[in-house]
Amino acid sequence: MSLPPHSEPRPDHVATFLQEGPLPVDLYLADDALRDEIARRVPAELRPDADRRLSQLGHLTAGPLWTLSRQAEAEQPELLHYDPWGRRIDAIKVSPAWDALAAVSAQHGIVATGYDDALGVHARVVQAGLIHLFSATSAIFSCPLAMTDAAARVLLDIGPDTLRDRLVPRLLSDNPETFITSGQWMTERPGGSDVGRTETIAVPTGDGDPHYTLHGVKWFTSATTSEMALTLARVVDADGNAVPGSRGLTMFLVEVERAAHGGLDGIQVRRLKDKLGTKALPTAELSLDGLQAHRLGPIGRGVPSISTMLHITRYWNSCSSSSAMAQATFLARDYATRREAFGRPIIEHPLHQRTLADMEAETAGALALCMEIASLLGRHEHGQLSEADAKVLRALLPVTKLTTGKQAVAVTSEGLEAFGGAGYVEDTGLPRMLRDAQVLPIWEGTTNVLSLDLLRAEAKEGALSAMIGALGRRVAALDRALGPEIDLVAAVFQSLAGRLAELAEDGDRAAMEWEARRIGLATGHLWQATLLAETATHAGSDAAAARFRTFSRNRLGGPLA
Ligand code: MFK
Repeated sequence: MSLPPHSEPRPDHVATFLQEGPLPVDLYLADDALRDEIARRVPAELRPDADRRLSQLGHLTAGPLWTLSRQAEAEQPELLHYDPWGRRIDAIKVSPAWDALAAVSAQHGIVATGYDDALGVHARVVQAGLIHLFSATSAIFSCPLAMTDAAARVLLDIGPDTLRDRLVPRLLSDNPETFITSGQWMTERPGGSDVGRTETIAVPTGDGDPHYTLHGVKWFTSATTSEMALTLARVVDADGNAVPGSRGLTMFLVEVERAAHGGLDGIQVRRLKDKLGTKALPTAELSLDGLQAHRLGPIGRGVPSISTMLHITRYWNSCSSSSAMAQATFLARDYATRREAFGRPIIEHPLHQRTLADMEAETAGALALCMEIASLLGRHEHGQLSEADAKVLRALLPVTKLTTGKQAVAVTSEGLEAFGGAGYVEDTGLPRMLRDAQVLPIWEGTTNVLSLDLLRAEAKEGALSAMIGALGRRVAALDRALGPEIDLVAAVFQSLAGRLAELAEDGDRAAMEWEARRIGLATGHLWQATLLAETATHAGSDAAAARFRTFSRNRLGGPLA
């Protein structure tokens, strides 16, 4: 049977429609919420400097960074175990674009800005803005930067002079030739969360520095091409015995160097991890056998010593979450102006406008909380935080990390949906956003680990109570002119405070753990609503007020008004 001519396949050129893809935007120019936060938190005399740094980086997000990150994703790291003559070399080859991202990071001072004396206590706020702009457009080069920042902080706080003087200038360098990054090797096969099960041992080598050699397997080491790393190990005595559990752990600094034969000194790279996302970032399993190590901090105080490091990387994780959300939101908004459906650009459909507004409000909430943390951290680092506010910082940091990590996955998922099928097709570059976001609630402490950390902070120093007290005072001071949503914030705060009081009175640890995640997330959302209201009052703009209202209704379960 022959088919009638009209049902034959038509040549391609008859179907002429081609959809324009989204264009990356200047994320600083596009982001009113970011500019409002900077205006609120950075004093007028420092704002031109802050604005210059953020504008310069924002400009790059509209093109060069986008191109580099796509290239780095396409040219994933490769591990070469042997050279052509059979020597073990364990060389990790990364894309030239990954190296170029390192150079941009140094030149724009994304780590160094956090320590810039010219910005004083506001240095972390400006840095948070830079991370918010950079992370999602950096192929997650923000990961090595986070660990680099953490290493600088630890060395400044507890490093011996020799290491500090030699390494900190390089960790904070603005010169790509001298800039180095640091890794953070914590996870082992028995425990990613339960670090107390670390098996790696540290053998004292007698006098001289380094004093120890490390022996063990590190199961998940990110940014394995870094020049140094901080890690944990268990110091053994002359009989090979060590204290079990987290009280037996000590913190060490190691430098990654190549021996004359070409292989790594004291390290073998077993394999690279095959991860869901963060594909440009080399992550490896390592065998350590005789790796020389410098001890940092007292023997047996490894976990408290790494808490400084964890605080910095959790702050970075949070800013990276808001970054992922902003990228998804602004790409979706740009696309909505280019894509037509049902007779008009989809940006003109009220329901799509509403979806974009929800994403923007959620992103602004996450950003506001990151900025609050950055502000507290900056004051803390300059010795300008009261004891009470230090407790707020202690409890609010895990809340920020756990809340923003979950938001990043939700908003990037919504972002993909805003592209329809294109959001699900790899070569558009869009699915990467969701794959990369999924790591944010996992690394640096899962949602549950951080919820339990909140209980630890309360048990040890009453930090949760201090943080809830501070939140209550901020809620009570909100400007009621912003609308009935202020009452919603106040009502939800009362309900949270009431539930916490009940739990404290019962004193039932299992009940507290059962509730910890719900409390962590509810607290995070309440802080975000409160901060959005404060920023809206400061900005005095309808757009900022709308972000507050939208966020509060969506997240605090208001009536369908
Ligand atoms: C793009 C963004 C960039 C992100 C970078 C990603 C890089 C990824 C590379 C990685 O390293 S991923 C690995 C991340 N791993 C974790 O985050 C570990 C998760 N586990 C925890 O956080 C545990 O809660 C922790 C290991 C910290 C505690 O375990 P333990 O052994 O149960 O601790 P314990 O016994 O409760 O506390 C021991 C001491 O540490 C106590 O002090 P004292 O001995 O003086 O009483 C605690 O108070 C103290 N401590 C614990 N957590 C603390 C803390 N102090 C301050 N702050 C904290 N958060």
